[in-house]
Amino acid sequence: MIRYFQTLIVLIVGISSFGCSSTKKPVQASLTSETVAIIPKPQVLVRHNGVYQIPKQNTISFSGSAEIAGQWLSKLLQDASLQSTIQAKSKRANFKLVQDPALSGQLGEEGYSLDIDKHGVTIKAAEEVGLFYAIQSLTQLLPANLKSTTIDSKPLVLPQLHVEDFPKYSWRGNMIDLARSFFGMEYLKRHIDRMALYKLNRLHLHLTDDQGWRIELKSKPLLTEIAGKSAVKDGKSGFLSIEDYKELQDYAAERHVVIIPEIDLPGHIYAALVAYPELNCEDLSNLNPKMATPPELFDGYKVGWSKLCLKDPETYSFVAEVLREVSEMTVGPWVHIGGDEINDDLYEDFVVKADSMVRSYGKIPIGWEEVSKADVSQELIVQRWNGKTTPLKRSKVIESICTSFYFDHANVAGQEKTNNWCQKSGVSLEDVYNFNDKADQIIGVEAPVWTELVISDAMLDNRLWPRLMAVAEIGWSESHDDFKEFSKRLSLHKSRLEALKINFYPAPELNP
Ligand code: TNX
Repeated sequence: MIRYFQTLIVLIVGISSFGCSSTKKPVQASLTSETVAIIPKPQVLVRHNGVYQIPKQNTISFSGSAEIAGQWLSKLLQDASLQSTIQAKSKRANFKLVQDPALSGQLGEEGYSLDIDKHGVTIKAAEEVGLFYAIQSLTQLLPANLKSTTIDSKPLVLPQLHVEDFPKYSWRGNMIDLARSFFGMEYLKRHIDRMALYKLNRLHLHLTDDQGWRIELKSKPLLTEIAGKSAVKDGKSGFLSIEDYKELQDYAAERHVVIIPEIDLPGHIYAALVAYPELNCEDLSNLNPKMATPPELFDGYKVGWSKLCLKDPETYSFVAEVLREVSEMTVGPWVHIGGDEINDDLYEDFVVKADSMVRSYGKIPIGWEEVSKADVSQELIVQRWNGKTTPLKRSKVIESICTSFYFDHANVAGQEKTNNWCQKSGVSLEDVYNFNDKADQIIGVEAPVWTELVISDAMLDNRLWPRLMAVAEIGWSESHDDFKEFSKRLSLHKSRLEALKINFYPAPELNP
């Protein structure tokens, strides 16, 4: 796909004098070789001698549809108390943004080039998303605490360099389980900002489970009226309204993140059964063992015990209506149908039907790996998590293998409030980074956080960061075989995580 850069090299060369003509001595957070610490690692990075000092007044020029990127850039400069004006095709501009579809052969859809020389900064990309990613790299070249840096005391400088960059995989994501414990708009928006900084582009929301239903549907109001009120023990309840969901998707789209809604079917469904008891067989006798007695809501931890009545035609009308409405509300091309941890003779048959429903509503279905036991369509994407399923067919795969990607597992062995069923020692930063992604069906990687035990914003931050930065690098960078080198770059992001007010796990690798 990327024609000219099959052989990928990362060159970091020549760091010596600052080629800066200002009389004021630039004070920058030690602008040495280490300061160029972009995560995920760019495919090609050539460091030149010297720096570029950003003046107080800047002109940003744009061509093609680069004006939106111009606004992001202007905002970045504003954060550093620097002025800028945006002009179409200005020759005098010191920041040049070029959007040209002809660059897609060289840079791909999401790629960009970034050049900083003594005259200023030039960014090129085939699409708006590439310009956006170049601005994220630029952000990472500037001090973390930009907002507290004033130009008078500290002139801002950028290293002169050449970057040519594009992702290895199109799917670079994470999943948040909103069903066990709810996380609302404020957290999710903040999280999308953080994801975008590291070029992560897929946010999968696990919206339904035994403990709660988190997405409002016009056609089935009781799902949120009743099942939105429950949560796991000590967890938060709540739901995304139709308006919230729209607003969240718009916010994400501006930052080139796609939201993937998951309606977990036909198991993990007790909350919906309380709201619509007719979806049960024989008065809940299929719930075995019985974990709660409706109208009691479930707040426990047990999994794999509830299911829709698969022999009842009414179940399929319910599923069709839910999937239709969710598909209609969803901007992105994917809808996740769950499909995990259930035993039922009619399971395969159900999966084939749900797969076909989602496609008939114009979306691409995704399911947890168990769905690959069924005769699924070519379009359906399989999300691998325990690697125990023998698939009937070859499907595209999202890698979430629990030994590398289950972030409800401990950062370090023995961490409290974590699961360890997949790997006793937990999932360390190094376990994530050392993920072996040799299989050819992989379209990308995704780290899920199940929230039975993760019930506060601080705990969720701790499970996600810094491990998500390793996911970002695995998903983006062609080579990721030097954990030591990654750790060094990571340590230079500690102040950035602090400036973003992330309650990250204090991994030893974050210390220089
Ligand atoms: C398995 S992995 C689940 C979740 C649980 C998780 C706890 C998968 C598809 N299902 O329902 O929350 O384990 O670690």
